[in-house]
Amino acid sequence: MSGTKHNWTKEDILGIYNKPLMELLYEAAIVHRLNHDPNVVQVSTLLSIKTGGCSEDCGYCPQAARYHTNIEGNDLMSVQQVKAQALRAKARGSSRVCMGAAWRNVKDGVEFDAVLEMVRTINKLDMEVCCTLGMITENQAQRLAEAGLYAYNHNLDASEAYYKKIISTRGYQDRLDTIANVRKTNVTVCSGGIIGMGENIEDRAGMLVALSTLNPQPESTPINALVAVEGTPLEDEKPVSIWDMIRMVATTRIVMPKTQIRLSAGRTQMSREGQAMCFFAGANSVFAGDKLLTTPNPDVNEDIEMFELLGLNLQKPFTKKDQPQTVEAQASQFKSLGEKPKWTRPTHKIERNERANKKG
Ligand code: SAM
Ligand code: DTB
Ligand code: SF4
Repeated sequence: MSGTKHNWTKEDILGIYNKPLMELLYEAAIVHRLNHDPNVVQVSTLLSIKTGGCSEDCGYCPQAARYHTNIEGNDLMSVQQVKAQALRAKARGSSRVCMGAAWRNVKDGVEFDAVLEMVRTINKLDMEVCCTLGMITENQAQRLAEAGLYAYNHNLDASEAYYKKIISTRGYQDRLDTIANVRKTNVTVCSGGIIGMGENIEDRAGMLVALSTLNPQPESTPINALVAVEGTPLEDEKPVSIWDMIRMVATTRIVMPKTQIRLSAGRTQMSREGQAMCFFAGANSVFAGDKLLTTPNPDVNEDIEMFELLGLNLQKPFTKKDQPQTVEAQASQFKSLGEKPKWTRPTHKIERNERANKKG
């Protein structure tokens, strides 16, 4: 991404975030127009291919086994089920399928082989395929690339400092290492975060420093508003204000001009007018599907109506980058090397995570 600035500081970013709103919107809208067609929206459909029962303690997540949430868990879906869902998403205007698994990290074996088959299958439907499976090694990233993966979603989620207050079972460096592993392949990087977890504006700026100083910057960045799920440590967090969401999107657009910015979790709380302001401020993608992974999302038909109302056209698959080739002949080259990844387990305690664990 030549011409993109990679040395944003927290002060720069705070200066942008705190501008008078009309100035911020105007500036972001100009950057948006210089780098994207403002009348196009990209739609990704989420598919939870393995739900719940996760070993991690992410304070926001209803899928962590240790919290007492009311979600329906599921083992890994079959390739046939995934294909049927992908075809349904394609018929409803989606250019990308994003498959999520409630895993800490990918383990080699039959389940990963099945995911590779899912990737090959969706790529052959001429759709962009994204996966979010937790931490992955370089070898696993290569095998996903060979199968035809278009994007890998791995969020930084927070600033490094605030991350420690939300998650204790893995470290920030693990997130960065996974992103670096994806970068060694031709798979694009999708990485963003969550607002509304009790962080302050400095923490938000810190997260944007971490994302915008990646070189190259992520090709796509989801901005999630926390969905505060009962039973999780963050269940009592107040819904994020739409003005904060608009400021966050606009600031992200200015510091990451070429990135596709995706309105993600939290859209059921946002009015059409609020979402329209986000699109004006530089958002140009959404996660669609009647469900996110486990929580509600706007109805697909309502989204289609909203796009018509706003004059937003659907982006076709592979507009930004060519379709990856599925390299069947060479797949053996990337068979498991028996790598022993050294993902960390920090030892600090997060009181509200422990409290939510004990509550029953
Ligand atoms: N297990 C993998 C991981 O953690 O990377 C992939 C799935 S995980 C559910 C994907 C992302 O969903 C998280 O990084 C977080 O940004 C988002 N997420 C999870 N729960 C959320 C919630 N309650 N509100 C908003 N975003 C959430
Ligand atoms: C992302 O940034 N947001 C999506 C996707 N990547 C995988 C997930 C949102 C999950 C919201 C909570 C749930 O539905 O479980
Ligand atoms: Fe597991 Fe991912 Fe949820 Fe964390 S965010 S508990 S790793 S599914």
